[in-house]
Amino acid sequence: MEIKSSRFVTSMSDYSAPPEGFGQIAMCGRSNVGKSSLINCLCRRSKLAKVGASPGKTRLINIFAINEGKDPFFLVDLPGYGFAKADKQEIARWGVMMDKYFADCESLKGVVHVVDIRHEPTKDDIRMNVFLRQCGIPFVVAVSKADKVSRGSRQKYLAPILRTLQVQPWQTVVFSAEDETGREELLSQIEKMLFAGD
Ligand SMILES: Nc1nc2c(ncn2[C@@H]2O[C@H](COP(=O)(O)OP(=O)(O)OP(=O)(O)O)[C@@H](O)[C@H]2O)c(=O)[nH]1
Ligand SMILES: [Mg+2]
Repeated sequence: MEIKSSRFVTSMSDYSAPPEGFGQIAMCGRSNVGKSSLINCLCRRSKLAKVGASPGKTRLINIFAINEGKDPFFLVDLPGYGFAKADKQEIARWGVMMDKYFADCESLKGVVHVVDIRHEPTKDDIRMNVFLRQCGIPFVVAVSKADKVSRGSRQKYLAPILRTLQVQPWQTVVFSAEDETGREELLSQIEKMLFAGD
């Protein structure tokens, strides 16, 4: 699949379905793991989604319309979890926002669960992944920031991630927004989730 066009549609804290009603693919994962960068890399636009050097950059649900000419869909940038500086109130607000999104988004076709190649998944990561399975939401795990470790050591980093999340190699894509590692593979996984039932 190619991305031929991308456009920011809207930002919201309280999810309500956009009128276009396209199928959605949402990015979820810890703060700072590279969800917004991943969207920019897929769309090959450096400033489409706002990227931050410190965690907690994306605070709202951001929706981007992709390929509006033919086979359109939405990429959805969700705020990250596990943000160390977040206070209780903020964590609660995040929970309410996410619960509503997952409960109300009827056109959600799949999730890209982003984790950092350098770190073993956290309890929050495990909880998120279990939640996706329990809801029966198709997902792919994007193992991001692959450029931060040498090519030869990637398998060594990947093993504990697969084990902790209990996912199979075919459910994962090693990814880098920096050098586009895994971009094509992730696009084809997204295409499969989007058009699986067609
Ligand atoms: N080296 C490298 N850095 C990356 C990559 N992806 C993201 N980053 C950097 O990681 C930081 C966080 O990136 P974001 O894309 O804002 O992360 P996020 O997951 O959207 O974070 P929140 O919005 O806070 O949830 C930025 O400084 C990015 O430049 C990658 O693949 N490789
Ligand atoms: Mg972000």
